[in-house]
Amino acid sequence: MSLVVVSNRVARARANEPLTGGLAAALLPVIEKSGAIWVGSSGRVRDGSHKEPFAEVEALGAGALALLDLPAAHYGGYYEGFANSALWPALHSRSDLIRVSHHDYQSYREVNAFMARALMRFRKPDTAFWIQDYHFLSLGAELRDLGVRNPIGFFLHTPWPARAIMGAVPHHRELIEAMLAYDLIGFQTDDDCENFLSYVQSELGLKIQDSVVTSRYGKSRCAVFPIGIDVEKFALQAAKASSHPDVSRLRRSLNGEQLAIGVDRLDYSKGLVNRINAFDRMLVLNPALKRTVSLLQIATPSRGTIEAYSNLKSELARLVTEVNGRHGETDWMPIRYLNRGYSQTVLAGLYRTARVGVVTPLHDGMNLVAKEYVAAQNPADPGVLVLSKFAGAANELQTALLVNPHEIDGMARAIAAAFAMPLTERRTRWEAMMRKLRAGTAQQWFTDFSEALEDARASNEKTASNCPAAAAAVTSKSWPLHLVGSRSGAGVH
Ligand code: ADQ
Repeated sequence: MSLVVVSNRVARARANEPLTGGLAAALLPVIEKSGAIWVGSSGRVRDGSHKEPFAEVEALGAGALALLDLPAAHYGGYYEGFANSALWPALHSRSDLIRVSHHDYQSYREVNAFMARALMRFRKPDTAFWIQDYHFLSLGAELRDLGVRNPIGFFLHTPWPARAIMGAVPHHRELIEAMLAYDLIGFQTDDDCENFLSYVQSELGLKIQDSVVTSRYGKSRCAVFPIGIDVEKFALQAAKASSHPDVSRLRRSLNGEQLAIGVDRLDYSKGLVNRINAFDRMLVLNPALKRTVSLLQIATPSRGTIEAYSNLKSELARLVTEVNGRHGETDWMPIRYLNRGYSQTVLAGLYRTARVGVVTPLHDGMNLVAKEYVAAQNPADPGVLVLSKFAGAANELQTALLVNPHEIDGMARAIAAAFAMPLTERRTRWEAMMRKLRAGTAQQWFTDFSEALEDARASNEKTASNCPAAAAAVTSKSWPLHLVGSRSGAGVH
């Protein structure tokens, strides 16, 4: 089986470049090894690309990376509009932040249809398509409409919320019905999978048996595949990074203080305001901690053209200034606040330097920062993870200090307890978390999903005649891949 993976954003294997964003960070190493073709947005738009999809293809490990210019007329409505101002807030249970127009939905569907047409060039008889995330909920249906009978799977990196919340998304029924064109629909946690099935049953009135939904497309299997990281690679990177100049400079600057670290995209789902409030509260409740601890919060700007994100950026900057003004001294500041990206190596070294990792999203599909923090620790003297119980990672990392991110005093107490935790308890908790991480790596996730997709399609073959365009044969238009060494090379039309 050859595999084509599709996501909005892709990543490149460039040393020392930040990989901000969980999907790209998780997929890059496994795709590099797998020989798959990874198709995504080039980040550029193009007039008239509707008629003639344009992509540059370059080598990526044993496979290839294909970068598409998306249609200029629909990009804003698709990306900033429907995907990130309707679906993202709804999926994170923030229906109050939904801002969307009818035009945005049309653009979202147009970009999904455009991507389907572009993918036809990569299709071979043995190709399986694996579509990633909420940007492409209807891509499977568009491929089926073009006559594709190959296996098509989908994985959602975000949570799936309670039924009533999805009802706030315009055109939700049409859209979620389109998702049933996928042979396999993967979620991060049992709760997400159950919420999806509950929606399908009550809103669409469809039959479900053993997590398999029967619809006009045939059968869709729903299952849970918690995403992981490359634990050993991260641990090695962290050990080596101790001597990196950025990491040594940080260590020297601490003057014996203990450090807590937070690393997030600047997103309202990550609970950053509550986290800063909790750190503030901890200093109020434990004045003796002043000058002995500090927080390094890295918050990389993301989706800055959307109002909810630019508002959050201003609010956080104001809040950090207030807290530093209230508790800081001429030679000590409680919070170091940075808005930039770091390479994975430096990040691994920063995690290892911090005694406490503070990962407190209000809602998160998984949260890879939690896993990276654990993997980066020194086995002889590991730090403590303070983790929101609303991150998917909390299902596996149960020996972290689990907190409710809405309860500021509780978080303040947990962070103080983490700073004070004795070595024996830190090691016991950390070792249990490492066992979980080793049992569920990114590679394992990739293999499990790919195998389940083959199985799901095989059992669906029997019902293939229910597929609207099932009879269509594989076209002879498979795209010859012209590999170019770099992005400056010639494009492939
Ligand atoms: P994200 O919401 O982007 O991912 P997360 O899982 O925490 O969240 O991944 C962030 C990634 O970006 C991590 O690998 C982290 O190291 C990296 N990163 C963050 N800030 C960085 C910085 N300043 N410099 C460099 N790297 C930085 C989505 C879902 C998550 C889910 C992932 C994967 O929202 O819930 O865990 O996909 O499925």
